[in-house]
Amino acid sequence: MEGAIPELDHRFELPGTAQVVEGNGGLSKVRITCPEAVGEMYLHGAHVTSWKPVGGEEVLFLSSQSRWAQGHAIRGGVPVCFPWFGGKADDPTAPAHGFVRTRAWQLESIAQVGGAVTVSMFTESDEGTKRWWPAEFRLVHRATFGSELSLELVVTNTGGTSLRFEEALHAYHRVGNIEKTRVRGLDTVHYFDKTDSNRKKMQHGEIVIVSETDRVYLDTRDAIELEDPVLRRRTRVTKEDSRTTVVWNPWVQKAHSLSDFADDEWMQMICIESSNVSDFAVDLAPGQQYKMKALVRVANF
Ligand code: TA6
Repeated sequence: MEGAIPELDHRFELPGTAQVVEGNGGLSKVRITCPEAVGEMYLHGAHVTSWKPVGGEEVLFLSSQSRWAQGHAIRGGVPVCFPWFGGKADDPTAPAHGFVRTRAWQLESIAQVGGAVTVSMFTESDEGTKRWWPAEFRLVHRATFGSELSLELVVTNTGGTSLRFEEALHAYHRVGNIEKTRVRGLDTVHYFDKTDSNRKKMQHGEIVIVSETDRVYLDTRDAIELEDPVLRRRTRVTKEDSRTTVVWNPWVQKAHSLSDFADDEWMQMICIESSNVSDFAVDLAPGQQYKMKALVRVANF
């Protein structure tokens, strides 16, 4: 359970640098103001909702229509998808993208490292999670807000049997105009096209978004570059121990169908998701740990 904000702030505050405050919908968030960046991370879903490197603009997209309530995912920022991605294969009633992005996590630590701040939050299996998934686990989301944004998911199998999980850092990047944005780094990589009955295809050259785009790129450890000529910036996402990358833009019709997404916001975002999903789900023996990391850097031009 989330502690009372004053109690959490008293325990974890770094005066003038990191505070635990009330955010949207009364949800608790960590607000960071450090020499290299400003940022925010909600205890709800351990959800990073803002990162702005000093001298730069907001990097993450956040919908103006997002919900801010237990049981609902925040629309934008970096939702944490675990222990499955998309719908649960054997249970259509299960929440999309798993159950951790819609629950209250606990604050583990806040630490200043040079000019950056690292916030660690965790969530663990309990009777509620076992309704959906029998495994025993501890999941830590460690986010470092600095001149780069580092996001690390650490899964520990705390049970006595092996488990298999999918995971994704479902990052919404803010862009000036999706139609002028280009995504590079996936040339010749195979992908499942979720807008075309999950057919397996191969990427030719850079990605240009001209309609709803929902692709799971397979067996790729490659870095991704997002070029935005409108905001005049290049975003580079490098990954560690992630074998799949998901690229998503809802385009017009899907955007209209999402109640927590304004009709025209599809033009200002693209999801680049460092992940281990589908054929590249992770098997973890009892007592073992698996870390996946995404590093986001931005350069203006
Ligand atoms: O990551 C792409 C995707 O799986 C899309 O299919 C779309 O459903 C998107 O995630 C958003 O999912 P959500 O459950 O957050 O609405």
